[in-house]
Amino acid sequence: MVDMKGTQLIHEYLRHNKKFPHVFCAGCGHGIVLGSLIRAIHGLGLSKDEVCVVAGIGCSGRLAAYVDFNTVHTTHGRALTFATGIKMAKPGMHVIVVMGDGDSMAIGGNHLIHAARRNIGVTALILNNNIYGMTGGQCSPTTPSGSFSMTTPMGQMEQSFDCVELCSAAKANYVARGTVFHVKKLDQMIMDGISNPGFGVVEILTPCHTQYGRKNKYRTPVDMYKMLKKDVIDIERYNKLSEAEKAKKTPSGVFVQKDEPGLEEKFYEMAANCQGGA
Ligand SMILES: Cc1ncc(C[n+]2csc(CCOP(=O)(O)OP(=O)(O)O)c2C)c(N)n1
Ligand code: SF4
Repeated sequence: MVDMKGTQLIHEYLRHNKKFPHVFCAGCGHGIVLGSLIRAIHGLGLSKDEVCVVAGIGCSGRLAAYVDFNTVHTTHGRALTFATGIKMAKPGMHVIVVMGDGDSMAIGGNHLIHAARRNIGVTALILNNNIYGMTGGQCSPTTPSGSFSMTTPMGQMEQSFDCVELCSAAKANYVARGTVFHVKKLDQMIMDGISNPGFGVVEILTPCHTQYGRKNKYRTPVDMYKMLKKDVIDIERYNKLSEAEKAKKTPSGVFVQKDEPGLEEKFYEMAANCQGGA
C-alpha cells in the first residue's frame, strides 16, 4: 500500500478534475465524513475497483460524485435498493451506501428496516444532520422535538427516530454511532462496518449550520462542533450516568456487533447446494 497521509491521501481518491468545486457550505460536516470514508477504505487496503459507493439525493448524496470508486448516484430514498442489487450480483464488491437522515429514515425508511432485516452485506453510512439540508431545511424524522426548522417554525411537535435503536431492532449485524468531531473513532467504525459481515450501519452526527444550527441555539458552525464534543460520550460512560444525566447526553460507540452471514452469503450457499455442491 502506498504510504500517504492527510490531504495527499484524500486527493488520491478524489475525482478532482471533474466534480469540483464541491457544494458543501463552510462548516458542513459532510466533508469530514468524506475524509473518514477515504481513510477507512485506504486503511483496509482495498483497491478502488473493489469498492462501490452508492448514494441517494441530498447534500450527503454528493459524496458519491466526488470519490474515484465505482459510484452510483441514485434516486432519493432508494440507494439501499440499488446497493442490494449490486451486492447480490457481485458479492465480492464492498458496497457502501451514503444517505442523509431524510434519505434513509423518511422516504427510504422502509428500505432501511428491510435491508437490516435481510442482513444484506452492505455498509450504510447515515449522515444525520437532523434536517433536510439540500432542499431548504424541512424537518426530518430526526429533528429533535421542540427544535425549529423551516417547516416547524413554532417547534417540532413529533417524536423523533433514534437511528441506532431503529436499526438494532430491525436486526442489522453492526450498528454504531460516531460524530465528525471524533474523527479517529469514526474512521475505525467505518472500517469495522465494512469488514463485518451482513448489514452494517454507522450513524454519523454531522452539523448543518446553514439549515439547522442557525435556526436553533448555535451562533456559528464551531458551536455545533463544541456541542458534539460536550454532549456525545462513549456508551460505556453513558451507561454509568443517572437517568437525569442521560437525558442531556447522546451515547456513541458500537451498539451491536454480530457475525451472522449476510443475505448474499446465504444465497450463494443455497445456489451451490441446489447445483449439487457441498
Ligand atoms: C422522490 C423525491 N422526493 C423528494 C426529493 C427532494 N429532495 C431532494 S434531497 C431531499 C432531502 C435531503 O435531506 P437528507 O436526506 O437529510 O440529506 P442532506 O441534504 O441533509 O444531506 C429531498 C426531500 C427528490 N429529489 N426526490
Ligand atoms: S445545507 Fe447543510 S448539509 Fe447541505 S451543504 Fe450546507 S451545511 Fe451541509
